[in-house]
Amino acid sequence: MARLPILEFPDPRLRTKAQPVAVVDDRIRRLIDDLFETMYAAPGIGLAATQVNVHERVIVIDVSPEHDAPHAFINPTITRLDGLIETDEGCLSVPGFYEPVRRADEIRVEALDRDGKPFVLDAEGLLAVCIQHECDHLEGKLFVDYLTPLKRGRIRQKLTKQQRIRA
Ligand code: QAP
Ligand code: CO
Repeated sequence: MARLPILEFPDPRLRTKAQPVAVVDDRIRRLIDDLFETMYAAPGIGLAATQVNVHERVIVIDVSPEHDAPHAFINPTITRLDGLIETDEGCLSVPGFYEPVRRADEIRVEALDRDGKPFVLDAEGLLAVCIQHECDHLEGKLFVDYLTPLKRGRIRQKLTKQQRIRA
């Protein structure tokens, strides 16, 4: 297991569209383990492979306070969206910023599990929001894209300055 470095907004690599996983093999299972380790260490509730500069369709999520409800999704597809919920969202790739975003409150997601077996999950509330947020990453989309250009620009400027200080 390894902790992987996380790309930060406005890194253009976060805009990459991820490729479907063709074969669920040990390499993909190792990626999933590393994503979980990186997410739990952060700590975070969701992480997409895109955020660690791996452009394959894999996401991990655990919204439980006890870190005992891990979900891994390979090639996830959202097949139903219902209702509306507004959540203060953050992102490990946009550290220090939380803003309200409106999304569907109830979803159905179809994906492969770590054994390559298809499954269907109906989710609501924070889990549903987190699945939508992580699936967006696989399309190169970030939660800041839902904010006004003014808010997004301010966040970009603050993070760019911080990144210059750290470099
Ligand atoms: C996505 O985000 C999410 O700014 C997962 O300084 C978040 O795990 C979906 C984090 C909220 C719905 C609601 C963010 C950690 C973690 C930060 C995360 C930070 C440290 C974000
Ligand atoms: Co994110």
